[in-house]
Formats: sequence, C-alpha cells, structure tokens
Amino acid sequence: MSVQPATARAGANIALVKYWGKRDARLNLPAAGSISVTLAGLETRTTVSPLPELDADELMLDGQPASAERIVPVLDRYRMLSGQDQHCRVESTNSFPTGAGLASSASGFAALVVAADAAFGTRLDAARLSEQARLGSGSAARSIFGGFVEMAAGHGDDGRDAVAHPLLDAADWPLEVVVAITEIGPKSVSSTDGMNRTMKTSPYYPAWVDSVPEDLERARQAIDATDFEALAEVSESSALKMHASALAAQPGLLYWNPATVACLHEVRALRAAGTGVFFTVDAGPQVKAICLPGQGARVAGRLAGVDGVERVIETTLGPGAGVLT
Ligand code: 2P0
Repeated sequence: MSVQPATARAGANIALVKYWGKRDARLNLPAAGSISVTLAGLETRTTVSPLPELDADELMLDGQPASAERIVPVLDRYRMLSGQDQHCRVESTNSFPTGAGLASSASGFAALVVAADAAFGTRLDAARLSEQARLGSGSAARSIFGGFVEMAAGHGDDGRDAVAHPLLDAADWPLEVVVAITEIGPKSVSSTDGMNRTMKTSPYYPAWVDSVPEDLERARQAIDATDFEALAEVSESSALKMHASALAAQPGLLYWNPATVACLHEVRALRAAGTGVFFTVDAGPQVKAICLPGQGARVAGRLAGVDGVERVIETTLGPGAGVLT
C-alpha cells in the first residue's frame, strides 16, 4: 500500500487542572495528570502529502516554510509502524495566532498524528493516537478527544499508559470560552523551557505536583455533576498554583502583564455579581474565561473593555481530532 495524502483537523485545548512538569523529558511523560476542555473555534488543519522527489520532510506553517525538526520524529514513527520509507510535505494552518499561549502545539501535533495515521494507513486507535501526539507535545495528547478530557500521568516507563481519555462530551455541558488576547506575538519562555526551569529550581515544584491528584478528583466530580461553581474553584486554584510554582523558579517566570491581572480581577468581579465565569492562564499572558452556556457574549464584552486587551475570541467546546479528507 502506498502513502496517500490526508488532511486532519484538531482543536486547541485549555487545561483546567494544569500540566506543568515531566517525569521523563524524552518521552514527554507528565509528572502528574491534567484535565482540559477541547475548543471548537481554535483549530489546526494539517495535510500530510507523500512527495516521491523529497529526500527530507518539509513543513509549511501558516503558508511559510518552517523548521521540520519537531515533526520528523513523528513521521519517523509512522514510517517505522507502516514499513514505508516515504518523506512527506506537511502543511499546517492555525485559525489563531501561533505561539501566543494559545496551545498551537496541542492542536498542531494532534492534527499531525491523525493526518499521518490516515496518510500511512496505520489505523491506530484513539489511545495510541494520544500517545503519538504526546510524544510531540504533552498537551497534544488531550486534543485527540473532544469535550472534557483527562490526561493520565501513567505509571510505566514506556509511556503506553500516559494517554488521554474523554470524560464528558461537549454537547453534555456546552460551556463557552472567551480568550482575552493581551499581547500579540510569541511568548517569552516556551512551556517546555518554563516547566524545565520550574522543576529544576522552584522550591514550590514538589508541593505543586503533590497537590494535583486532589485537584483532579475535585474536577472529575465537578464535571460529573456539571457543578460550575466547584469547577470554577478548582480550576482557578490549579492555574494560580501552577503560576506560583513558576514564579518561584530561578529566575522567576512571570508570564503575566498588567492586562492579564486586570482580566483576572474582572472575571472575579463578574462571578461575584452572578455571572457564570472563571479564569485560567497558561504559559503566556492571555486569559481564558470559561463561561456557562449563554454567558460568553457578555463576558467577551466586558473583557474587551479591559485596558490593554487587544482582542477577544469567543468559542465553544468542540469535538476531538478527525480526518477531513
Ligand atoms: C497545560 N501547558 O496543561 C499547561 C499549562 C501550558 C501551561 O501543556 O513540553 O506545549 O510540549 O509537553 O504541551 C503547554 O505545554 O509542553 C501546556 P511540552 P506543552 O495546558
């Protein structure tokens, strides 16, 4: 069988119980589990095309030639699994700004492994696709699935059990998400480097890791009961603890700008006044506001008016990664 061109899409995801730290850097094995929501509107579309004349893999990212360094190991594994020694051109397009703390590596690697699976005809099941995505980027393992998703830290050394699984479909609790962009442009320190520095130098890192299992249990129960207030409490706490561990690294990782902090206060003021909304922040300055169904537009309007917010993106929870053609 020959390698066929294939296109896949995957949504970005936002962790509510955060992933920050690895137990194995080579295999991207997380030090603890995480829980996320997959988004509908922020997505990557990726086409993998075999090109007989190529003697190396090529990457086009948002229409521009880019380094293939991080995708070659992914394609190498598909070449090994399928027994086909074919180099490929990979064309990947994001519907949102790349490298701005909006998890483009998550949707990017999820779309890539699903497109490569179709192109090479390997027909991996969802758990194995999640494993392949994790090897590209830890958070990508979660974007294989839609709605509410849990990533397991796993126990083994080979990473086969460090994969994600779905907790609840988006349709069963259609929360809305507003992203407040407070700074356009790539973030100052990548997640990989930031978590590495936190692991090596932050005195709070062990306490952070120890606190995650209880947060996972609280979040699972909140999702199971569709209890928004309980999910709000555990999610804000997880985000703030993750940033506290990073702030205590040497030198400290300060991902926030003044508008980030202003948005956190705005979200808390909205919630205190009765709006169903809570915040989370990843390794960058953008604020993600998770809203009860029907409340996204109101939250977007308020965050758009915060000093320093460049733009807001409104979206909903969405499906897992899938093949388009
Ligand atoms: C998360 N982040 O749970 C956390 C919170 C950012 C902050 O997963 O090194 O790009 O490729 O595994 O997946 C971003 O980290 O890092 C991330 P690698 P990744 O969403």
